[in-house]
Amino acid sequence: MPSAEEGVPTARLLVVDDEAVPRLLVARAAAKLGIATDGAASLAEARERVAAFPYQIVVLDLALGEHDGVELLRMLRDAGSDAVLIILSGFAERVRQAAVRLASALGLRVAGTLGKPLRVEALLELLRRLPERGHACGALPETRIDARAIAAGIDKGEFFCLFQPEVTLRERRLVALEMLARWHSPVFGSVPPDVFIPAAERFDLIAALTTNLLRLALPQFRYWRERHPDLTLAVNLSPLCLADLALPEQMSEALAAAGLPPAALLLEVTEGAVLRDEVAAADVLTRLRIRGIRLSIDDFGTGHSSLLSLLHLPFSEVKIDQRFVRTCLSDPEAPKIIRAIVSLARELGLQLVAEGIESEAVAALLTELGCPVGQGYLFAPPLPAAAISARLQPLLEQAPARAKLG
Ligand code: G
Ligand code: G
Ligand code: MN
Repeated sequence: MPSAEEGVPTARLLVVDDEAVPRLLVARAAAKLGIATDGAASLAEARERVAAFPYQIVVLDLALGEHDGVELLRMLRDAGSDAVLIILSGFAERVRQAAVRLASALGLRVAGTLGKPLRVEALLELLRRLPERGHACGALPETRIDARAIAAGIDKGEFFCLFQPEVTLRERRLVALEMLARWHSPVFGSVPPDVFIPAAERFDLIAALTTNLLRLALPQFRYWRERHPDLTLAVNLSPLCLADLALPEQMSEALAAAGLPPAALLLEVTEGAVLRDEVAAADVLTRLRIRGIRLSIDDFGTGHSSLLSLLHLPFSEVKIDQRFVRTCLSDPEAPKIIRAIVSLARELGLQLVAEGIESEAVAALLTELGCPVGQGYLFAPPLPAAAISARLQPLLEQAPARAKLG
């Protein structure tokens, strides 16, 4: 895992070559350095790619089928590409140097040239040296997700929320919306949450991110809840936030500011993490609960101390992990585990939600096993706010309690 100083490498590279083998070699070499690669086999394909994504690195062959790489250089210039170039060519060094001069004349940055057949070691060396180079020679100043990139993304409002419905399995009545964070960055493109959430946690920015998202989501949610009074907003809470003793008060204030009662909010905490700092977590969770905010154990069944945390901490809900749900038709053990979780939840008076339901057959089995509420692609994927509003609107006007999603 990279250290905090290194950040998460997210440079993206485009390799333009009409031969498949060099494209593959470049992709493999780049992957070793954590750089994602796209390939283009023609000028037209390269043009499309460059229009669609601001690549940090472009590796290009000068002889490109019927086109010459010089056209490609012009295309990059015309597209306003900020990429650092690595020129790949079977031509003699003299020709390659001419291409470098032309690229520079066009205002493009060239990190170096490589001959063919491609020597992977030489390519790796060029790629490794990229970030250390001076600006004119291809610095990659903003290609890593570091603390600054995330903080700037928060400031600039690049993070937003999608909402995934939870419905009753029998009536398909909407009962909750889970807020799921997304980041669309002009520098990195769409960064998946399993990249930026752990990064934000490592850089101590997860609380700031969650606060930022709640500021966006709570007023939106209030609008929905006015029309759908029993709706719950489920928010994933990093276990790191449970170390902050001021969290319960902050949550109450955020809810009050949005005009929402505490019962509107349910905080999901991944179960494996809960016991890491048991004393602080128990303190914070208990005070949240006393304030009327509900708590859910997310991904239940994947941690090590499920039963202990259930018995000792004031949870109101259990979310059965997708892994049991998705295998419940194929793995004979999975329904037994689900049945046990159902009876445990009943004994302890906990709500129960199954996540990751993708088919009617699975929904039917879960209903039979006694699980009342579910979430998954069968009902709806995570959706933008506008799509939630659009789905709620016509149904809300007639019968708020029976809004059907799916
Ligand atoms: O949609 P999905 O890919 O969103 O989410 C991936 C993972 O990221 C899930 O485990 C989910 O719990 C987590 N996640 C999504 N949004 C947030 C958030 O706002 N805060 C935290 N801590 N985790 C989140
Ligand atoms: O860890 P948590 O339960 O918060 O993560 C929810 C994650 O599950 C999100 O990444 C969400 O996009 C994803 N998800 C939601 N429904 C389904 C589904 O039916 N199938 C699959 N494979 N993933 C789902
Ligand atoms: Mn969740």
